Amino acid sequence: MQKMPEPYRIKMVESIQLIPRAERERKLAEAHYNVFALRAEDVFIDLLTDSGTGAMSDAQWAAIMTGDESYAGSRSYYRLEDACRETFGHQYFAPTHQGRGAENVLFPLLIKPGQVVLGNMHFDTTKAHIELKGGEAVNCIVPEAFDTANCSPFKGNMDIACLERSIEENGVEKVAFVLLTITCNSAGGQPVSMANIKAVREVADRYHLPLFFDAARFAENAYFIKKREPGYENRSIPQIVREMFAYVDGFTMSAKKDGLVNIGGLIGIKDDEVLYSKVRANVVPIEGFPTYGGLAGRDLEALARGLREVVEEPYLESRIGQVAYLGEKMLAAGIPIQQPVGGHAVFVDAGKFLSHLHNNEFPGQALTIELYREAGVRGVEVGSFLLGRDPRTGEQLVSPLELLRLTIPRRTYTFNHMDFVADALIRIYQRRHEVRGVKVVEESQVLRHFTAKLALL
Ligand code: P70
Repeated sequence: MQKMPEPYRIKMVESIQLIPRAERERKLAEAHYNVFALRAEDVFIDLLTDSGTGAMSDAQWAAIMTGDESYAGSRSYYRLEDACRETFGHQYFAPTHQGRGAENVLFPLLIKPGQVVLGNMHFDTTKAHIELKGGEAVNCIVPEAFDTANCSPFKGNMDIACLERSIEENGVEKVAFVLLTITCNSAGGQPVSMANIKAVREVADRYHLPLFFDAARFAENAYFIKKREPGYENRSIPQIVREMFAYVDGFTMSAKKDGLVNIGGLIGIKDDEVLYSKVRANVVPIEGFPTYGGLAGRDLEALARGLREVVEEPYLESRIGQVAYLGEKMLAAGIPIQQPVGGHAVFVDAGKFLSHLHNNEFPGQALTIELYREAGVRGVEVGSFLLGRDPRTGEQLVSPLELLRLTIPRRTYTFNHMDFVADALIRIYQRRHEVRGVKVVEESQVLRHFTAKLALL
């Protein structure tokens, strides 16, 4: 595969180091085999998440110096509002400290206890927030999302028949709203097509249900539409983004991804003034005054600038291309991954890779541990360990996919880092039968994977 160099050069560097193997072994044991408990300085290449871990541009750093730190009515807030209106075409915005802050503010206004939220595939913090508000998160993603070898272009799409069936079965009054996650993180960073967004809108209209985006990776989704959906090849990314957002009533967004910032979140409301006034009222006790929403003025400036940079096509081409490069290298070595390669990460099919392990031996987590041991690379499990237990019965749920996610921070690593990661995983693949499973020995009730303790089997 031909490599185009990154469309930027490096002005500042941060040292990283690979500690010796025996040290890594000790650090793993001290962390109770949960990579969230590792110190970042003991990690060589950190692919835990693309959330808040990217590099800002010189223009963003410069904008930071112009931040207006006024408590109320900050100039930086109005700059962000301009950038948001231009990017998304919605009327109203509220900054929040990150994505789950946005969920925490908006969801209680939309969900009554006992209601369901129908989505393509809810992200874990989103699911947790729906449940904390007394709701239930139901997934209706297309079935091909669970077949990692299926190369359909839009594996993040909502299964429209499933959506209609779920509305009918629950009764429309039991449905709070419909939520499309773009790109669909839990399904492997897979995009949702414009045609599917339109079709979901039509169903929502028929039942008078609100439709929202979980928009953390909206620009990556737009890029896939441009590259894969007939009729969009000559449209600009900003045009595609505007069209996508024209179909929804509002959105929550973790700006730590496609906002190209280290912290921040957003709520967008298309035109519902009443809902927006409720959002403003709710932001105050939870996040802070509506013109800063848990952020500093400088953060608002960096985000305003980031929203403009993220829709630049050379950036997106390089970004998606780097992730694809890592994925293709693994595929060439026979390693099973979610195909086509997603926008923000390569999702290794650990269920197939470690086919000798059962779901309750957490193959995704076992492979995560092995990769850190082998090369000091930190990935993250997305499978049964993350899924957790049935809140009613306490039984371990079985995830349809057991994945190791190698999440690529934006503008942070080079092709050499990608080669190093791929080579390490290929070495493990050659001796995969030696990799042992794990069990959970201590866990919390909500979002256990962040803090649980594990032991090797
Ligand atoms: C990730 C992070 C966050 C996220 C998301 C979508 C589609 C909302 C949020 C919450 C979380 C994470 C996972 C594993 C390791 C570290 C971090 N996703 N919606 O990496 O946003 O984090 O800002 O509250 O993907 O996928 P926020």
